[in-house]
Amino acid sequence: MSQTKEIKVVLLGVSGVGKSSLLYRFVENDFQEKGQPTLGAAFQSKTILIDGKALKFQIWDTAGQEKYKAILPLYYRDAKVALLVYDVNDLQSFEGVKEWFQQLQDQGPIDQIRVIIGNKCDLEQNVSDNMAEELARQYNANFFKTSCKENLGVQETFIQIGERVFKEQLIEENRKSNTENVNSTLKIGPQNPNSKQHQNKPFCC
Ligand SMILES: Nc1nc2c(ncn2[C@@H]2O[C@H](COP(=O)(O)OP(=O)(O)O)[C@@H](O)[C@H]2O)c(=O)[nH]1
Ligand SMILES: [Mg+2]
Repeated sequence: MSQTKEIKVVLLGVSGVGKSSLLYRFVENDFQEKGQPTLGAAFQSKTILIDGKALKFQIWDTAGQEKYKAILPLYYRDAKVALLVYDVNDLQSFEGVKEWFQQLQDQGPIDQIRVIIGNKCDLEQNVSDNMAEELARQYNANFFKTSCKENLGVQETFIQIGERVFKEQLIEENRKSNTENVNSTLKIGPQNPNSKQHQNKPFCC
């Protein structure tokens, strides 16, 4: 089997939206009605297969409380994927996602994959899908809805993130090999601009 690719993922969002529950559902496929508040940050990993290729998610779960805000750049700065979680029942938590986008635009890595997750979709919805879709468009992010309680959309979200990771990797590899090809073509091209070969070449545009 080919080598396992590893990526760092960070869970962000205000307290109580279900970040720890998402991690628990994804890794242990279980749910706790009364979760414990996360202190600082916690880490867990899980490997899944996507089209036969192994992808290891190293997931950092952060605490949403204000007092931990100062340490969060340590976790998102080198994360390939940021999961911005809100509670579909709680409009205020969606404002938290907007604030996170601002902060990541200012201080996060440029090539980070950003994903909006509307959790608790088993509850009454007070944030419309339109609002989340619009935000996702604005920031070139993905948008998924999940319920950790009912086990809806969690595994699917991680699979789709993995597919995007491999797709971007392929694009990057193609771009690199194209650049290498162009460089080697340039090396064997005419070195003297006045050479006959150069003069006879049809000029384009
Ligand atoms: N109804 C419902 N409750 C959830 C869901 N996910 C998490 N919760 C509950 O929401 C509360 C906060 O969850 P937690 O994972 O600790 O949130 P965090 O502070 O963002 O890590 C807990 O009581 C969870 O049981 C969900 O999908 N549906
Ligand atoms: Mg937590």
